[in-house]
Amino acid sequence: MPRVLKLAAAQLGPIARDESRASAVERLSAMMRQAKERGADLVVFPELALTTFFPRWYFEDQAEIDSFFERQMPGPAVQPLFDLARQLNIGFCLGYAELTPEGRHFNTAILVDAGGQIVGKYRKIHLPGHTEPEPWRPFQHLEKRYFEPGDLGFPVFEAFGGRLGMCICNDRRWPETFRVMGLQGVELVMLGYNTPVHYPPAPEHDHLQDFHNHLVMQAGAYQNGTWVVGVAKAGKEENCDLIGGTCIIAPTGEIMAQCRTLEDEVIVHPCDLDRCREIQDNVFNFGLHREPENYSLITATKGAVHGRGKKT
Ligand code: ING
Repeated sequence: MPRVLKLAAAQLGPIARDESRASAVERLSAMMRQAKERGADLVVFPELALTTFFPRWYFEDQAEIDSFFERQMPGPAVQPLFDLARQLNIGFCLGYAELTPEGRHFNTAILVDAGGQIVGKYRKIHLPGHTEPEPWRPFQHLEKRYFEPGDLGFPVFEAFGGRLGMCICNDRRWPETFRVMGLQGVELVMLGYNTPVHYPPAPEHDHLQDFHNHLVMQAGAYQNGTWVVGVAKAGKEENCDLIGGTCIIAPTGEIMAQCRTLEDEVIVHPCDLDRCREIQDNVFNFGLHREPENYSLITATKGAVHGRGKKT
């Protein structure tokens, strides 16, 4: 009996800065209902899905920054989403800004089962952007200022009949992200993203954002024999154009379903988790083919080191 997970990706259009959490939760709930109506067992929402992407601005007032964070999960505004999930008997993956009781700030994603229980948590490790405001930019990208790097590693959870892992946005660009989960036998990687079209340090790459988005997720899927679902917060959000490209990718690297708009849009695909074996048992059979004694540099250094090659 194949282990088929009916997966839904729920792409969000823009969330305005002054949009309430109640409004965002209503939109998420409407897409959760749609996903259920189309037979989904699990619906994946984007990164920071409860508010606008606030790291695009420089705030001095910590209270204003903290207003974008959740002090409890679920808090009162998000509880209706958990209640609906339990009522509909559907699981979900949700990205949000986490403020812990100890006062630590993380860009977080949780996996919630069909009973409304949190069965997995991930905190974003690769934080892009910068820590100090850079006025030359048309918009800021202050994730390194507002969040700490995640402290939970890249865990893989036994849930929904398979091995599921999470990452967030910039994490998808780093092959280490997928490989660490691949080495735990992951069968589905769920991730959300807020990706501006314009990349101020290299505007000559702006036209390549959609290509790079799919490139890294398709590579991550194929090179680790896992399903990957990438879910955008898309569209013109507070005058900043964010890419769409939400998609569900098979372990072969093939895109099996893709959103067509830059708005709230649900796609669904039956993910046969046993298809991971086609890759994990053959071309990327890690136990058979990897040569880790040659890979020590990967964890020995942060930046590149030069001049290690033997002089001929
Ligand atoms: N956003 C972007 C991302 O990694 C970025 C930042 C954009 C990095 C374009 C490099 C190029 O998709 C977040 N939130 O990480």
